[in-house]
Amino acid sequence: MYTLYFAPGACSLAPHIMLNECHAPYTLDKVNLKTKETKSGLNYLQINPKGGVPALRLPDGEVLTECAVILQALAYEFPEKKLLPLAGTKEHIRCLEWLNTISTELHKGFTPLFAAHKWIENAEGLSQMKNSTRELLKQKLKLVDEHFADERAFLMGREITVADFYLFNVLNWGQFVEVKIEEFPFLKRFHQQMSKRPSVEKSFQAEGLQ
Ligand SMILES: N[C@@H](CCC(=O)N[C@@H](CS)C(=O)NCC(=O)O)C(=O)O
Repeated sequence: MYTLYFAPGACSLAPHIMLNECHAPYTLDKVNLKTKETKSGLNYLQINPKGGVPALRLPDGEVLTECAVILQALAYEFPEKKLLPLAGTKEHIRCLEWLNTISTELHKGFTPLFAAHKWIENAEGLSQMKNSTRELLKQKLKLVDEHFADERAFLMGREITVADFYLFNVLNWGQFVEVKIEEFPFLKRFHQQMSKRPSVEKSFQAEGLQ
């Protein structure tokens, strides 16, 4: 049995979708990111000293952290689902390239929009910071949008991979922080298509999202 430590709508959504996609046996333990306590009453910092979600407890008891790594680990746990190209192939490297881009450029590109109020007290400064963050993020999203311009369904082409769950996860944040996905026609379509997957619907329901 796997245990996913998550916070609703956070970057733990991608591994949550992945668990559903793989029909993995798992339980959820919700983390209060302020108090660092889990719903089951555990001190989350003892599970993941870095304090952020996601963390995934494997059936052998070991705990993995880092969204991009958890996604890869699950792909290796369920190889029959073919959600990560075969290690050593060029497609595998390209998929890792996407995971890294999503993690370092997009995921962390969104972070100031959620967290900057903790660092900047001055309202005008905060607003300026958020506006420049949005502009930077939009430049990066434009590049991803252009990648889909050849009508590909997924980042890697015709086949869905772990990178698509992560991309969907971060695109979903746009609506909360005034980064309008509607401005990017291909990403909008990708987001709409992904939203319809049963694994996504199930994850949304469990996390109380709409
Ligand atoms: N490097 C980590 C970052 C995880 C992260 O930023 N998680 C956010 C939610 S999307 C979080 O838990 N923030 C609250 C905190 O770190 O205290 C990863 O990629 O998994």
